[in-house]
Amino acid sequence: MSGRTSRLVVISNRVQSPKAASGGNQGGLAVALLAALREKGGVWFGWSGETVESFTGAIDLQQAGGVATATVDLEPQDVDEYYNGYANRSLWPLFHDRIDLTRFERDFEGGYLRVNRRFATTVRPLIGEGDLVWVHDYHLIPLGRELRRLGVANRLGFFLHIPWPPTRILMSLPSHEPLVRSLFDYDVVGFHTQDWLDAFLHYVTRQLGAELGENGIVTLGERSVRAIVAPIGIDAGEFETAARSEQAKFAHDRMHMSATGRSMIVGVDRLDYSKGLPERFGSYERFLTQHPDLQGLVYMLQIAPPSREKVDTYQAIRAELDAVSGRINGEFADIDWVPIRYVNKGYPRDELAGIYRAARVALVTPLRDGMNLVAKEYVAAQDPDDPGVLVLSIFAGAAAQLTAALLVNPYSADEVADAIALALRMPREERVRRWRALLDNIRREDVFWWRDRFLGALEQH
Ligand code: GDG
Repeated sequence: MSGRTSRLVVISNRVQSPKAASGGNQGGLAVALLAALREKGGVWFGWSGETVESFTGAIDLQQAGGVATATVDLEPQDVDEYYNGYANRSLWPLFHDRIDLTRFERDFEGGYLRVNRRFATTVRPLIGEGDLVWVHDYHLIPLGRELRRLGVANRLGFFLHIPWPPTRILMSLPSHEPLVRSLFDYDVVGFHTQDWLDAFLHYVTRQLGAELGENGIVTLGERSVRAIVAPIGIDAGEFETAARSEQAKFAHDRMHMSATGRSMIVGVDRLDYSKGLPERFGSYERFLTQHPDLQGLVYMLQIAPPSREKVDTYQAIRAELDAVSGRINGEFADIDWVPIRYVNKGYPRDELAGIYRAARVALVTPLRDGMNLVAKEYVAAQDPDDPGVLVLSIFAGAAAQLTAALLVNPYSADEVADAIALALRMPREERVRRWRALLDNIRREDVFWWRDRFLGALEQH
């Protein structure tokens, strides 16, 4: 595969299928990366999601919609230790400041390193001379090091989709040092926000003695890496169009009819403890208690498709939410009113766009979130003449860009309750003014801007 320059090799835990993307059921990330792959040529490599009794490294190479994807099956033990173990029981909670939920087991770490080595050996023959290699997310932090060990001299980039934790939290990870050192085998490392980048720089300068130079270059011994901020966006145009589609209109009308004149407050989150759902339900309960006049004029729709169901903390959050929503509904419901509609399933993207458009308020209140794309999608889906109000956690990466939202501390039930009341009473003029400022950012710093910003840095390095 050598001889052609600057093709793109994308490597992530899972590969998005171009077929699903053309069906309109794919997030902006997949759309942007697939477009880049189509333009530059190259391949998207990752785990197939399937298991095989014993790892063979056999690649399933597929060509669809002008893009090549390559997937590999893993062993059940790999999935337990690498995916359900180190990635989702160690790194995910720790990087979201939840030491209390973090499990450290030697087998998890062993499996994580083994799968990273397996990924490296398997993808190695697909990397041609001059190709840009772009590795995604916390599942694959040491992949760059493994590729270097195999003699890969290409430009290697790494993007972290989740927050980078404060140094004192990261230090509770038993092998934090080799893990972070391995990032120096990349040429460019990207984060969503300046906060996450600062936390990274704090660790590498204080803990490893790295030196910070011009232009985000950080040097550790022989190796230099450029650390950049590149906030991910959405495909704003596509989402605005989705919100006007037939399916969206249908969902919108369906919501309106079932609302019987009440204003809808919407939340859409993968069922995950980082999203702050029990706190959100508690804040809504506080709002209902403090504003009896508004009770019965609103209802909340929480869409929360289950995820990572093999991990015990995810089973626990599901049980907790069933209990909290049941308790609030039991306390406040009337014969013709259910205050919280809580659904544990996913909806097609167009339909989701219609639901966003029908909502007067969106509650995006994670306790920690790398970026949060729902906040951006909600804004893009609004009716320009009568837009809704975004209530956004200060702990979501998106808060750094979406400053015209109602920014709240998700731990404070009073603050969120006040923001809900303010949003419901907000005059149209102010809603339009805030929405325009938000949309301006979302259109400007969209997912293609993000991709070009990262790849531009990688090409220059
Ligand atoms: C990580 C970081 C960062 C949700 N329910 C449905 C549905 N969704 C879609 C949303 C949105 C996506 O899932 C969720 O995006 P997030 O940004 O909230 O979060 P994570 O999945 O946790 O991803 C995060 C992101 O990476 C990108 O860098 O923003 O901070 O944690 O697009 O619309 N989509 C459909 N039906 C649903 O019911 N079709």
